[in-house]
Amino acid sequence: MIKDWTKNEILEVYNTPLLELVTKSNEVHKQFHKIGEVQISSLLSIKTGGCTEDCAYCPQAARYHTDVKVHKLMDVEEVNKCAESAIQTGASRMCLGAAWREVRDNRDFDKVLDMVKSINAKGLEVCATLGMVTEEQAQKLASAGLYAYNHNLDTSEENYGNIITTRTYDDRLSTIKNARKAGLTICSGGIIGMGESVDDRIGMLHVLSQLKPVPESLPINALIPTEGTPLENQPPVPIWDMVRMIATTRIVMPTTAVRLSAGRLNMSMEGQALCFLAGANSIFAGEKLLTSPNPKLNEDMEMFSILGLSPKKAFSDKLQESN
Ligand code: SAM
Ligand code: DTB
Ligand code: SF4
Repeated sequence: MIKDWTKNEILEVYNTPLLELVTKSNEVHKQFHKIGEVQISSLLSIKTGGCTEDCAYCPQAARYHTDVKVHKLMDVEEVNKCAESAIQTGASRMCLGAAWREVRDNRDFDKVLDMVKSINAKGLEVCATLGMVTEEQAQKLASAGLYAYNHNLDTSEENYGNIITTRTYDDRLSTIKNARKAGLTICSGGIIGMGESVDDRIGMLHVLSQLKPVPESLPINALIPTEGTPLENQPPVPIWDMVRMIATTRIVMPTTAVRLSAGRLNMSMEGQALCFLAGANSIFAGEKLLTSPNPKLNEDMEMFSILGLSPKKAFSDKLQESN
């Protein structure tokens, strides 16, 4: 039986003395996951910049003057080449990101469906993050072989309006529902370091834990403050906050893949090791996230070797479930 967590219970977990918290989350992690197995996911921005939305953290919003260069939707062939290189790095999942408010039923969407088909045929778990989707669009993505849909809540419902005004929290939840109805697995998480309170972090985890079923995948991003965005001057996220957030997520959602996502460039190997101990079991590898820099591939390989991590194979959760 999966426990129904109250906000107060989640807060209590979050506030546990750090080493006790990590010990507890590691026990949960050991029960549901293979220690040291970390999925390598590759990110690709298939359509970059020029986005109509006002997400205060985002380098791709057209209204902020950032260094990001607008790029129209990539060609399927080019995307295929990127998928091949991702496989060479040990990636078992690939996430395609588009700077769209929502998916429109047009030739670009047909192209994305072709991308999904061909990457899926290479044996990778394919994830997409394309903004809002209807149930019909989600169905088309599922039929093309999409494995997961990423749509982050980003923060609590209460704080949402301070970060994004061009769409609502309910819009986010509807897209998640649409993707779920189409049979896709859900990847949904958020960002810390945007000036939110601990209550906001807990509020977001609480909403995610109330989704039935809970998201199979949950990215925790540390804000990458980007020049030109309203959040450009935010101070860096303390590693301890990242560890607490990951450990709390692991305890509250034991079977979910917790992704140590944006912001690793500012984290030491020791800091990341603590995140893996606390229950993180995936990273985005490759020198670029969508538009921002990420650790060099050889540095990540060195980290895998030093920490004795092994890359997780594609679809292995599904295999475990069906056994
Ligand atoms: N446009 C789509 C959407 O908003 O759903 C998909 C792409 S969007 C860039 C995907 C996610 O990246 C956001 O929800 C946010 O959580 C994360 N993100 C964007 N900019 C970030 C930043 N500067 N630091 C950390 N995470 C960021
Ligand atoms: C997620 O939660 N983080 C990834 C992925 N899902 C799409 C994106 C991080 C983006 C960081 C900023 C950038 O590179 O533009
Ligand atoms: Fe657009 Fe997505 Fe960036 Fe928001 S997070 S501005 S919707 S690309």
